[in-house]
Amino acid sequence: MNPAHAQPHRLDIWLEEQPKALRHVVMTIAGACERIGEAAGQGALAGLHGLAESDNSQGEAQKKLDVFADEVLSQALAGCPHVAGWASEEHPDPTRSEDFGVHGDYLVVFDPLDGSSNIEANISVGTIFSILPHPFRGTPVGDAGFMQPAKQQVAAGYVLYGPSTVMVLTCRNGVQAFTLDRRSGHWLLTRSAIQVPATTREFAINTSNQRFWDKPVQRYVAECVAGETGPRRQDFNMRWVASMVAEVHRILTRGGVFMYPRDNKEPRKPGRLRLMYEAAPMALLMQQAGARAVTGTQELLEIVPDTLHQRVPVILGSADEIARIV
Ligand code: AFP
Repeated sequence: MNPAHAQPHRLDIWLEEQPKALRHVVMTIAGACERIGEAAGQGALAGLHGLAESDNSQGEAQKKLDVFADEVLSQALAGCPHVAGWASEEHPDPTRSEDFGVHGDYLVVFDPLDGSSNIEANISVGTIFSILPHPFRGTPVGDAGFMQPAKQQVAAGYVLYGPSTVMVLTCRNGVQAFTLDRRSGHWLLTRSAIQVPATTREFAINTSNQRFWDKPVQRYVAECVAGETGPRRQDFNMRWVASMVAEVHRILTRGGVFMYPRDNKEPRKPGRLRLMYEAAPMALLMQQAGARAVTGTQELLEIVPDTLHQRVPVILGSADEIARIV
């Protein structure tokens, strides 16, 4: 490829239309994700397979790569003058930046390694991030500053560590994908103005939970499974990777529906996925790609979080199917 031609497609150059501070934050996340992707790509050779000797903030066993990814991102964000604080799936409370906790412009919330049960199986995993404004800039950011609804995100995205490493990003200006060129170290624009087709014949759900679902989800899936012989009068296909990042990437590539709906398996948990660093960033990506993300009764973008690690039901993807489920 002609290098001059490639120039405008680099992430750092593409970001020049954004405020300088946001540019810096996204490039900081991109740099950290490059390191995480390298470690994930090294597989067993990186010495990061298997469990760490610790649990995360929610009592879940941590993998070594979870801990590594969390440390890499946290260290990178601590050095970014535009980040006032950050919060991770791996820690009970948000962290205020020692140096920039007052004047930093943004807060970053992230799941350092989504889909970590897949690491040793060499199946795609990812990092999910959400960038919120520092709501009281000029004062030290506190935990309450993070409790903002998803619709206030200034940017959101994920990095998928698959056969290629891809960052999918929205700065509220549509959705674009940048593939990491491992030879040059640059993130190059490979898809822009991504739109999710409104209709689909593909859905993703963990059907081992079927008996715990609410009736509308039972019915929706039963109708899809009935295919040509049922009321939908067409066959559907089903997928389940158990890495939300990979499922969302597929939906952004060819449409589809992803559901981790409310179930009564553990009644104290209204859903499995976490609002702030799983559902919220994906909801903004969906909205920007012409798709939808709901709990079943509410738009995910509208929910004001009660707690940092709040769980929510998630149903997202092709707009016509989401309307049908709702
Ligand atoms: P892990 O990061 O603990 O593997 O969880 C991944 C995840 O949050 C999401 O990425 C998957 O869609 C979902 O959980 C898979 O859950 P099940 O294992 O219940 O299918």
